[in-house]
Amino acid sequence: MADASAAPVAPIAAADPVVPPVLAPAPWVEERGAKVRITAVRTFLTAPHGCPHLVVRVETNEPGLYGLGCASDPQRVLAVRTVLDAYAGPLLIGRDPDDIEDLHRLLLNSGYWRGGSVEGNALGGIDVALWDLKAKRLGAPLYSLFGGRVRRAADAYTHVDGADPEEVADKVAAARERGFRHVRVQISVPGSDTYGTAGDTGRAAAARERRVPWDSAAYLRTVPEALRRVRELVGDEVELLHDVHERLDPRQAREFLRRVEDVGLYFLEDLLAPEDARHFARLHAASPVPLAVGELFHDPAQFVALLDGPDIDFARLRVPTLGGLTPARKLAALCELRGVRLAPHGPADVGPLAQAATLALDVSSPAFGVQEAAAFAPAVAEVYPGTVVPVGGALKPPAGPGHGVDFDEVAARRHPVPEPLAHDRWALLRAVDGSVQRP
Ligand code: GCO
Ligand code: MG
Repeated sequence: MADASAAPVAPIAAADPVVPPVLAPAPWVEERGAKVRITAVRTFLTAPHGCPHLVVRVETNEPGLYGLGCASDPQRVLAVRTVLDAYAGPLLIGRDPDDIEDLHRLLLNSGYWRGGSVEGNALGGIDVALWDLKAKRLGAPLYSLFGGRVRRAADAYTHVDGADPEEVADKVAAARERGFRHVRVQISVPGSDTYGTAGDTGRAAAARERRVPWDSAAYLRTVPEALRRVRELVGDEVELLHDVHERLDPRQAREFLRRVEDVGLYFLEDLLAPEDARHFARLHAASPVPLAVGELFHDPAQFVALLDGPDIDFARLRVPTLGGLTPARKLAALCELRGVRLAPHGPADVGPLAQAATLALDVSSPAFGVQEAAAFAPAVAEVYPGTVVPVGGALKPPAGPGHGVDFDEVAARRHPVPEPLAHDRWALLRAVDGSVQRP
């Protein structure tokens, strides 16, 4: 029995990562006589847009040759950094960066219990950096490694919101003036928290004090009629999208779908939470409204289950969370074969490095549909030289080499992550009956 009075055992400090021994490289690496080796995997926290970005830089023994990726899970960024600093990064030291698929599998299996957003974003940051590095070594834009372009640029959608249909319609018109042909519209619901609007509990600090509940009945009563009114005001020549943000149960979702049938939506996003995904088959069969889902999926298998029918029309894949471009490309190919289009996730918590990597997929995949385009704050371009901004309602991939976006470490330090980390954004939301509401 240990002596209870003995000095307490000091916990392993975060500075003492559990560094596994560098395992032997893949058997074929020596045969190839390749000389480039990974010398470091570094992580950087910065917040030029306000939300935390976690940057991954994979460095090599070739002067000036490095790759950059984004591992940003804004709700768990410190956990992702620990996976990178203590486990995944040290496993790569001394390895040949060329064998991306082999390294992806090695990292994926190194944790034994696979999956989840924390692991996904850690692997995603490294994977995007390795693809960036490979393209740089070849002196080519990243999309050329995926078979080259099938389109000039990626059609993008921007976000507008408002307190009433008239305000929303005015903002849609302004977005069209800026060249957007696709606009996501979110409308406030009086007395209810409403995702993506000024009343969004997670978005407005003031709303946190009000602790406005989510009222699904009020949302059902208000938003379908408001969307119809917006359509009347803006006409048919603009594509309208709406994000339900997983806040309805299957019965409410069925009713909401029925009520928006004549709005002519380009897609309706996250009509159900991932936990209710088995209901998509019936909803999709019963309505012509295109359905988009996937930003919350951390495992490609979650998409595969919906592609057999298919039970969705758009896959909202989030490249960092899925584990990077290696799994995302396979998913894009499956979507192409199943007639499902890509609508990759891309608000500001997907940083410019991941956005540029996703763009390489967008312009090279025949399955592409539309790309979510973050309206980054001006400071973002200072931290990430080469940040892509929408022009004429589309995002054009940088010429490269690589994905074409860099990272300025000094500028990043001028935009530290706010303390305490606002990781509670999605823990504040409750329904009218006081129960915790899915965000
Ligand atoms: C979207 C998403 C985001 C998420 C955010 C979570 O469609 O862009 O719903 O707004 O809420 O990425 O961190
Ligand atoms: Mg969404």
